[in-house]
Amino acid sequence: MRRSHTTRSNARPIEYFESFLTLHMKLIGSLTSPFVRKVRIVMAEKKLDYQLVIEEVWSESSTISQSNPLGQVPCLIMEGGEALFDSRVIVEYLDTLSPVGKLIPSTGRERAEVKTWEALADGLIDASILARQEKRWPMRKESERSSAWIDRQMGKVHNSLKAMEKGLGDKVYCSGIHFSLADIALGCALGYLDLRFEELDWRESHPELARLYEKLSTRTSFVETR
Ligand SMILES: N[C@@H](CCC(=O)N[C@@H](CS)C(=O)NCC(=O)O)C(=O)O
Repeated sequence: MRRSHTTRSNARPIEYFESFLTLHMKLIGSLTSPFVRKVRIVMAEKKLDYQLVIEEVWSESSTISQSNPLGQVPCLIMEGGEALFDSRVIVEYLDTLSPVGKLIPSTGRERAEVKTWEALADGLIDASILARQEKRWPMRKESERSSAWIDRQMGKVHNSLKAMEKGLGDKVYCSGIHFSLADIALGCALGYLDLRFEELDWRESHPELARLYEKLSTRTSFVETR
């Protein structure tokens, strides 16, 4: 069962072509997915309009595989009906649609650096989802659950947090003085830990991440996708 909302960014003058492209974009996703949130934040930062179509991917009746054979959200349906996935491909595409608020540097070391931050933040989320599903996925019997697997995945979560804390240091944003996709990805990963792993208390041992997260949490794009 899908529900859809039209998400309109604040009015601003836009070219007809850009308006046509974005008004016809549909984002299939769920409101709790951190990967979908990353795309929604990018849409908001870039002031792009789209229609959000809610899909519960873990439900037996999900039809997501008709759009994404991997059975995952986010999936962006473009104006011609073509599907784009995964979140990294979608946000890279969205960043090219408008010069407003460039989030990924065009070339070189800066670009690679932002994309490595994104890979790290996404990897943290992947590992935490794997640990959570190992513990809770209802299709698995108790005897099939592996605490060794959960420990392995949570080890990746802790290592990623440590690497992010060190990488951020006392910088204003992940890649220096400019807000970028790196900060969005990091904010979505930390937000997901707050949502699903409250007991982790990541702020305690990662004060630099806590500082940046607090700042990110005041941005309209973060507030509106909470
Ligand atoms: N690499 C993908 C990961 C997407 C992902 O794991 N989405 C989750 C929701 S948070 C999902 O759809 N899971 C359903 C499944 O794996 O069957 C991306 O960046 O978009």
